[in-house]
Amino acid sequence: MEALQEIRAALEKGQSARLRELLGPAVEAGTPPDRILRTMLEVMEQVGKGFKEDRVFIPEVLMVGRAFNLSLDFLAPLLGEGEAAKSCHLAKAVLGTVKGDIHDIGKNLVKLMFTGSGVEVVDLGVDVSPEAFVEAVRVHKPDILAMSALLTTTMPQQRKTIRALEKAGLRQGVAVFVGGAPVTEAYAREIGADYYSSDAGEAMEMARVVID
Ligand code: B1M
Repeated sequence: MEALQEIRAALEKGQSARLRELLGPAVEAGTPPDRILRTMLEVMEQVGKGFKEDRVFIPEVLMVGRAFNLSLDFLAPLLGEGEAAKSCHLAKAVLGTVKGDIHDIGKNLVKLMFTGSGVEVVDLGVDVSPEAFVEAVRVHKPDILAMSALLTTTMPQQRKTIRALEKAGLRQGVAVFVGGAPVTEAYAREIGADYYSSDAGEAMEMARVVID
């Protein structure tokens, strides 16, 4: 599909404006939004590999990340984050990327999946301290607290947040979800999280377990 190739090329170059030009017509011409998202995720994987192998550098990665997030804003309503989903909230989640960590693409995908399955999301953004998570749990009284961490150095913030929740007497009422590339099932168990998922789709399935 030519449209997908153009979208891939624009994302690889981090061309946000070009992507905005391409996405609408591509969808109108019948390209399925989930197929576009899959193509965009393939690009992220490729960029991640290039970054690891020192072929792609931070400024480029930043531009691609920004272009990805802007495209996700456009695609989200088409992928289920619509008024129908919003009008029948089955559960509430507080979501964020932990302190010291500004990676938000995976978190935004989790938000998309949650919202699409009827979970209202309070998105705290990135670099969220344990205290800010605790305060949000106190204020919003969510069913789910979901934390993303992409760095081995920021993973311990998930543990710190769980301890802070316990200290505040708020741990019992909330299901804690953890995820992010370096996070594992074993780590999740070790720090006392309730649910671990390796990708956003799995996180949505876990959310369904909580809803049921
Ligand atoms: Co960064 N970065 N980065 N980076 N970056 C990684 C994570 C890294 C693995 C690259 C590498 O070296 N190979 C490496 C971490 C190494 C480590 O700790 N083991 C790394 C590094 C080192 C850094 C900096 C320290 C670089 C520097 O400054 N020297 C710096 C740190 C900044 C900070 O946070 N304080 C940094 C900065 C950046 C950018 C800002 C340039 C940019 C982020 C842009 C943005 O997010 N808006 C960036 C990016 C884009 C990446 C890579 C290339 C791609 C991450 C991504 O978005 N992937 C990444 C390499 C890689 O992952 N291969 C890398 C696509 C996304 C869909 O996947 O986020 O893993 P991911 O989400 C997945 C799952 O993990 C899961 O679902 C998603 C799939 O459906 N998931 C959850 C995520 N959260 C979840 C929560 C859940 C459940 C599932 O429940 C709550």
